[in-house]
Amino acid sequence: MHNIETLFLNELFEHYNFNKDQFVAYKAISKGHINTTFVLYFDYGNKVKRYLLQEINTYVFNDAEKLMNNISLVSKYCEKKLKEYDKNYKNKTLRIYHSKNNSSFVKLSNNSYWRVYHYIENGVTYDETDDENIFYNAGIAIGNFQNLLSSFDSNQLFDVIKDFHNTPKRYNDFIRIINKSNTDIISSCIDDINFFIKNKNIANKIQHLIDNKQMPLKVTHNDTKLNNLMFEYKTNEGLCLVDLDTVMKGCICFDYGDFIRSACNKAKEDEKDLSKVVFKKDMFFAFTKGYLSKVKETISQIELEHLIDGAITMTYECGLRFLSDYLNGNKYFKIDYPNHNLIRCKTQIHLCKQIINSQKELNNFVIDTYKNVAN
Ligand code: GN1
Ligand code: MG
Repeated sequence: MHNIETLFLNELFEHYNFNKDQFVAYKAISKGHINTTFVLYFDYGNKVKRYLLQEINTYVFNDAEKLMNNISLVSKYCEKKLKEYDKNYKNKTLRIYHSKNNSSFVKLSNNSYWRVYHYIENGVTYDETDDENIFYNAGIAIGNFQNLLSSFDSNQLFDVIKDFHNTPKRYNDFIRIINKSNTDIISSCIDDINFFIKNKNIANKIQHLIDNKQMPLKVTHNDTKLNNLMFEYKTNEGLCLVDLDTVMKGCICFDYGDFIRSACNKAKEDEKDLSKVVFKKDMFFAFTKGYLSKVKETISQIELEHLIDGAITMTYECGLRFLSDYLNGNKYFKIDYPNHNLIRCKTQIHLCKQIINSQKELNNFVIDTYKNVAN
């Protein structure tokens, strides 16, 4: 765990209009595989005010400036739109807390990059849940996010991670990594490697449609895992999507699908007992109902027909990425023990197979639900 003192907190405070005397505490948040996050607490006499402080992972995001420009554009746009009709707009989008010289991030003398957000009050995130209402509301929240940004010009956004959800490209990288790996590590995961090779067709399906311009590209979040959604803590109404690092131009089937990958799994992403990894069909139903009720006017036929493929592709791709990182020395995802990424990969394979086995039924559900909500 980082000690925030050694993380140049004093230097950081020089860049912001915080009153140091009122700073009382900080807490590390250990969620998320990429960025390091803290909550800062300030005592303002009659109330405690919180801010979210985050170190930008520059191994993953090598252009912090362009990344923050994306987040700034998108969050300002959402705030402006929400303000038009919602007096609680402040809790419904991420809002950057700017530095003294009005920058969305700061660079410290040790070359680390930091950003501060206003804290979303009354918000809560879940790493797992079995509450159908939360699933339904999550569908609404992801649909709302797409609606809110439907007239935002996606060409303004920089590709922070090029080919982020280009699964065939990720597959080629995986093969390259295998070719460089030693036989010991390969034999430790040979069945897992074979799963991805045998199912290579999954990687190509949606990307092929994108390449042929048959699949539209819209503003997408690209990392819609359950704990990147904020809910109102009492009502569980969806408040907003956080972790906007990967907002780019993309395919909406992946935003729909990554939520399913991360949330419709009875077990944790790193569960070692694979018998616990069970696809939660009821929760899938609830989420899909919420989602389609929001996007019914904007979703195209081809997107509708590929939503389940989006879930399969995201589960396949995430497993492939965990395995690639395991073979490549665990440089990308934070790990707690040496084969953490291999364990994560195995849960994704297990889940992916279950979604594939139910594909027909899930597709039928999507089509029937769409007919019901569209009428
Ligand atoms: C990472 O940052 P976080 O934990 O929300 C990753 C996602 C993966 C996810 C798997 C920028 O998300 O793509 O699906 O882990 N984010 C990035 O849990 O690579
Ligand atoms: Mg996150």
